[in-house]
Parts: sequence; C-alpha cells; structure tokens
Amino acid sequence: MSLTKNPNVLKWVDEMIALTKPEKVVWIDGSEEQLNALRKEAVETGEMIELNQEKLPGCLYHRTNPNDVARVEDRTFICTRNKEDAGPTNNWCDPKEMYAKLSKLYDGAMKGRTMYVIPYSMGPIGSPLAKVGVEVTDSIYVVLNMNIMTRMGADAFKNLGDTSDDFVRGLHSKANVDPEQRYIVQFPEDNTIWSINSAYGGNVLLGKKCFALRIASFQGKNEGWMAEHMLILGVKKPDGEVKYITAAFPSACGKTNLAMLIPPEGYKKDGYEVFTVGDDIAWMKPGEDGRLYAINPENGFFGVAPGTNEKSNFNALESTKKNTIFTNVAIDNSDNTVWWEKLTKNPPVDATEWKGAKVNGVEYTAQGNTLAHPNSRFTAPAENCPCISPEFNNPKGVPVSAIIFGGRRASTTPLVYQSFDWVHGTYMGSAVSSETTAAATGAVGVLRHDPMAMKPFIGYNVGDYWAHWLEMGEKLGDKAPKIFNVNWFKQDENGNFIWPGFGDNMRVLDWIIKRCEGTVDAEETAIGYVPKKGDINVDGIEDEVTPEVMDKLLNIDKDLWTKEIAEMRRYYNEDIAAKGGRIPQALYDELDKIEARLK
Ligand code: OXD
Ligand code: MN
Repeated sequence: MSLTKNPNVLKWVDEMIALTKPEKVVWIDGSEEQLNALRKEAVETGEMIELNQEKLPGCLYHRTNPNDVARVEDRTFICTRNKEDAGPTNNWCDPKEMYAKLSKLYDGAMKGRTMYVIPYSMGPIGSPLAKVGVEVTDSIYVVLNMNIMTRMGADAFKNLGDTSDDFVRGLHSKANVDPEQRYIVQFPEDNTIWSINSAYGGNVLLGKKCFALRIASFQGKNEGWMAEHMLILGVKKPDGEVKYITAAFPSACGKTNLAMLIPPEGYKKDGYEVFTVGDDIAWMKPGEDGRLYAINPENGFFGVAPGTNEKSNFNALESTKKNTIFTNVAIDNSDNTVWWEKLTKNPPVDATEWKGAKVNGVEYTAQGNTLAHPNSRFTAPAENCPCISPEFNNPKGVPVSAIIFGGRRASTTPLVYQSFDWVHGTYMGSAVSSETTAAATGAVGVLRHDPMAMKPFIGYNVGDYWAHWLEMGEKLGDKAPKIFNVNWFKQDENGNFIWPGFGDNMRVLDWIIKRCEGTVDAEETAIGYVPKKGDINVDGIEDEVTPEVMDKLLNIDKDLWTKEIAEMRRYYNEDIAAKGGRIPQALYDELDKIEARLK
C-alpha cells in the first residue's frame, strides 16, 4: 500500500515500476515491525549476518562484492543540459543520452525481486532546512542503512505534503553488480539520481553524497544556501556558551575524529566540552538574525572502521556498540564480533577476512594482508554517540562562528592561520589540497587539489560554486563566520609528525574561538593571520611541542609559499579555466595580492 496521496510521487514510482518490472513493491513505513521482518529476511537469505547479540545488540554484518568496495568517481556523472554547467571537475553526458543508455540497463532489472520505496528526510523532519527524498531500490541492505543514515519512513511524506513536487527522485538497482556497467548519475536539473550495478554505501545510499552534496549543492546555489562536505562541532566553554565550528577536510584527514574530539585533561578540568552535530555534511543557510546556521542532514555516521579505536576515537567506537551495520570488516569467530586493523593490537586468530575466507588472523596479517578492507565501514546511529549535541535535532540548526579548511601537508602550510576576510577565505577553500598517503594506491606525497574538500561532490561548475561562496559572503556581511585553515600533518626532516593531533587539536580550536571573540591578537603575514608566539596553549605537552617545534609549526617559508602560489596559478589556469571553469575575478585578485605580499 502506498504511504502518500501525492500524485507526483505516485506517478514517478509507477514509472520506475514500469521500467524495472519488480515482482513486488513494498513501501517502507519505518516501523520497527517492518524493519525487523526485513532484518530477518536478510539474515535468512545470507545477505546479512547476525553478530553476537549480547555483545553487539542489534548489529548486523554485510560483505559487498570485492569489485564494489568504494565510490567510483570515474563512473560518476553530472548530467546537465549544457556541458559547461557541469564544469571541469565532473564527468558529463547529455541527460537525454544518459537516460536512454541507462533505461536499457534498468529495463527489467528488478524482475523476480522486490522494489522497496523509501521516503526519507535529509535534516530533522519539520526543519525549514530539511529536504525530502524518495529512493526506490532492490536492496534490503540499502533500506536498513537508510534507516540509520536518514529520518526514514511515513513521516517524511507528511513533511512533503500531498501536492509538492519538491522531492529528490532516487532510483537504485544493484542489477548484476557489474563494474563495467556501473553508473552513479546525477541529473541536478531534474532532482533525479540514477545508480546502477553497485551495492556499496557511497554509491547507493542516495541521500548521502548523491543528494546531500551533489544535488543539494546545485539546489543551494539556486535557493541561497550551501551544501558542504563539512563536520559540525560545538565547543562548550567554561562560561557555558557553545561556539559552533564547521570543517572541511579531504578524505583520510580525520573529519570524524575532529567532530568527536575529547579535549585534553587541562581543558576538561576548566570545563570545556565538545559536542558532535555532524561528521560529514553540513547544510547552511542564513537565519533570521543574519548569521549562518548549519544542520547535519544525516542521522547517522557512515565511518571508515580501520584505525578507529578507543584512543583514536573513543566516541566513534562507542557509537558502533549497538544497532550498527558493519560492512567489509573482519569477523572474530571466537565470539562472532567484528575486528579491523588497529581496533586492538593483536588480530583474532580465528578470523574471517572481509572477502569471506576463514584464516588464521595472526598469520594472515603477518603475510602483509589486511583482515578488514581499508575502506570497510560502520553505519551507526548518531543517537549512539556519547557526545552527540543536544542541538542535533534542532530544526533551526546551530549558528556557525568559524569555518575551517584543512588538508594533509608535510610542509608549507602552518598549523593554523586565519583569512583576512571572507573573499580571502574563499580563495583558501579553493586552494585546499592534500598529499596522498601510503594507504591509497599511486605515488606517495603527490599533491591533489580538492577545493573545499568538495571536488567529487560539486554538482555544477566549480567556478560558479566559488562565485556562490562569494555571493553568500556578501549576503552575510559582517555576520559571516571567520575562515581558517589548519594542518595537523606537518613533518620534520625525518618524516615524523610534529603536532600530536587528535584531542590536542582542541588547543587550535581554542585559538580559533578566541579569534572569533576578538580576545587574542595575531601576526599579520603574507598568507593571513598566524598565532603569535605563546598564544597556542601547550600546557601539558611542553616536552613534545617545545618553542622550537612551535616555531616550525607556525613558520611561513617564503620560498615554499612562492612555489605554492605558482602551483595555484597553474591549477586555476590549466586545470580549471582552460577546461571551462568560470573562475571569479575576485579569486585571481586574491592570488595577486598574496603574491605581492610575498615579494
Ligand atoms: C565519505 C567520503 O565516505 O568522503 O564520507 O568518501
Ligand atoms: Mn565524506
């Protein structure tokens, strides 16, 4: 039985049924009864494995096809009528051509299968910043994950109403999981997403990257708001006031860790606390008071498991202790629980590695294999997180005081610096880049540009996206958040990290908050405002972060920066402008200004 009278939804679902020809159609109302029946069915068919229900209540395990373990950027498309509107950072195809090509693949793809119709809200139901989506899929795994990652079920339709056409249409079929025919396609002008031949989270949980970033960034441009690849955290100060900060880092730079940071002892004693609002995506819009307000459109965390442990991220680990879905991690057969690299020191002896082979975990890892896939994931409800913000469900969102950009840079970029103003901050965002690590394939230490950490997620022309940032700054005026850049990854001559990171990043947040409040001065340099000597609190870590180390952390090497600016000019000209990116003149002006200041 359908859950809505909305003719726009009914018509579209009928079209999708006619195309994919499922044997059965089930509308997902979000009730525990229905979800339990689906969990039972998935366990019975082997699609999911029930884990130890005493140690991990409500937790399930899933393994994807080994050819289907990550997002596939080379098979991800933005299909706008004009090619220039997709811009140089996206693959493009004419929408008519793409619909025709994919319709052939979807034709009868759900024969003999059940189609699940999932209504969901990105953002708290009833929030003026929230948006509705409907995903049809032939995967129970998708239904159960969407239940954690979004506000899923009949209430989402209540929010849409009986007549509105303002919902994002998501079609997913795992089809044959054929990597040669895998497509993740956004049609921003039609509010439509078509995903086929994958069953991996980032490609199939269509509310996440496809909607909340690619489609939403396009909607935000047209409607006057921003969809960003940012965590949102709140810092409660000893006086009780909470300051909210958002931060954009490329993958593998510790967004989830910063979002769930535990302050050092000294800060805790003084009464500081950190709250998580989101770990991956922020939707931001000016509020009635003219300030920028942020919501986390998601309802859970789709986090990378390897590396997560009690020390690196206690709060994330705690979040995975119940009602969590684990994908492509290893199973510890001694008690039917999960394991991944760095969870504990010693791997389980009696293990099942992520592809499903039973192995001696100690010998297997000693041979250089990993038991869990490096991109294995947990899907955990946000409400499990011990430091979840009391404002998590606030429909108005939280007021943002500071926006942080960052990346992984061995040299050049100091620990922290502040932009002179919003336009300069937008330039800083456009310059976000990260050096590749040994964990990824390809050469180590290669610089990858990832503007605003959004390169794979901007649903339109990157130059227009930067212009939109500039427009938002104009609209916000002196109420705009202050913009900063951080680098937790500076190294010494021997390749050792010189900043302790993790909880100690609180010390940098402290300086950022003081800058926002105007209670600490700064050094004006060619690249921006840098902390003055002694202004980053090192109480308790003086042995590690000596004054000499702090000098290195905050040093601005003119030669390196001259090279950096030359590389940015090359990037703007060759990678963006020459390929159809419409770069605003104001950003070229910033480049000129930094260059002049460096001379
Ligand atoms: C993610 C990503 O999964 O950025 O969040 O790839
Ligand atoms: Mn992400």
